[in-house]
Amino acid sequence: MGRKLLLDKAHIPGIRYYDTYRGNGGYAAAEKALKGMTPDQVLDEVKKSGLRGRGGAGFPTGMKWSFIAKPEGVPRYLVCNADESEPGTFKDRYLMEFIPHILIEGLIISSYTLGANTCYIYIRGEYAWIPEILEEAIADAKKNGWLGKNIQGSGFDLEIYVQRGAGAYICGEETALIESLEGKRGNPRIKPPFPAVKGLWQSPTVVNNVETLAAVVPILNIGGEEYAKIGIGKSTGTKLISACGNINKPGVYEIEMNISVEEFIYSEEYCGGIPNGKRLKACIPGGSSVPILPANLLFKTAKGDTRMMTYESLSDGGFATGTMMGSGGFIVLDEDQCVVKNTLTFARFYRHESCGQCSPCREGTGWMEKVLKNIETGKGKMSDIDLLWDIQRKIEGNTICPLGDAAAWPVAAAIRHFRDEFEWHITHPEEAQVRNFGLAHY
Ligand code: L3W
Ligand code: SF4
Repeated sequence: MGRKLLLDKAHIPGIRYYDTYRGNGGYAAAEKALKGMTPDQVLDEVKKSGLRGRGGAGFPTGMKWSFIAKPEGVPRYLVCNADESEPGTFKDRYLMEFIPHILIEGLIISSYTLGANTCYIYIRGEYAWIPEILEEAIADAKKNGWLGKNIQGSGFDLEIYVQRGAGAYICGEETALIESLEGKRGNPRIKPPFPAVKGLWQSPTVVNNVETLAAVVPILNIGGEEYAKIGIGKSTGTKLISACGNINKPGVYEIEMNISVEEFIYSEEYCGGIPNGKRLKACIPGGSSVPILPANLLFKTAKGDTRMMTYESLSDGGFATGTMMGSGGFIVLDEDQCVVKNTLTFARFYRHESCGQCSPCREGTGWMEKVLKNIETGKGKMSDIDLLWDIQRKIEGNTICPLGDAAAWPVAAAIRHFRDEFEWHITHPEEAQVRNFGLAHY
């Protein structure tokens, strides 16, 4: 059994509520930080832990925190990115819904470290039932002296507010989120300046994902060095993975980042294999934005090493033969699934969610959807495959925010690894409609 640091208490009845959480060791990390450590000492533990952002980019958290500007008399903010909208990703929802106090505790420690007296949780609008859970947890934490003025006699003040989004995926991009928090349309800003220098209301702001901020709790409980011993290389600690698609046991799993992809898919502890004796065709391990990998590249890297569930191993080989950890939205496709249809579904999503500020993304996502739809519905031409390749090339790297890349990469990877399936759709238009799947890749 892998070690659990975030979900270790998830099975305890009533852990959602303050008394149970506190009665099972909750708020011990906040107590340790506020009563016995300086902000710099906490920062040091987070740096030692090697924690990396769990939202998708994997940026070192301690480094991001140390970038925060500290001009005199200017407030600093901590923003918790709970706009979890990446298709296939539902791990933050699980944490917030079932163990909300681990997040509140993480926010207290993180705000203390950053010198922020105001913290916002920006939550996706579709998670309509969760703000109430968070607000109840915040109220209970406040009643018990963990929020408000002079927390636990430490002299530190903090208020946490929950802000509901309105259903736009782009508001998960940190600068679009900040614009939305300021009451404007959620259009991403050009970076730099990074939020750590000019963020919310032009003040220094750290934006971190829910899981990242919750992970600060076990880091303080066990110590940064101990946390860094879990995992491999720069992939330290545990990671929440939301697993879905053609697997026997979909759900949210906490893994130590030292297991292989094969073990994650086939072991009973995690996904439990593919249902109905079907063969594995492909996997999208990090949410819809990351490249799809065919089964033959999934368990071994191009160098012949076992592919592990780490940032480095998943991306080994670059996009030619690798993919990304992303947000940990692990989508498994069996032999019956159609890659063309899957790619069309993602393309439609990105076209719909593009904010429209930059033309390669605004126009390109629409064109990719149109061309993919033609191929999928039997109206495609062979030249459409190269056209599609050309469009995604023109988007990648030419946009303000990563949504453009996120729209381009799945299309590129689908053509790179499953070109014959696109061709088969074009040469067998009627059959493709009936069977709706292409050649096997295993
Ligand atoms: C100060 C510098 N700060 C970088 C900060 C930056 C940000 C973080 C990472 O996109 C990815 C995207 C999605 N001074 C800094 C600095 N920072 N240099 O570090 O920055 P970046 O640009 O690498 O990424 P990002 O803009 O945070 C996130 C991918 O994640 N993704 C997203 C999934 C969506 C969800 C969800 O719904 N929850 O996770 C999945 O793969 O495509 O590539 O904070 O400010 N010099
Ligand atoms: Fe908007 Fe797309 Fe440009 Fe991002 S890449 S700013 S979503 S148009």
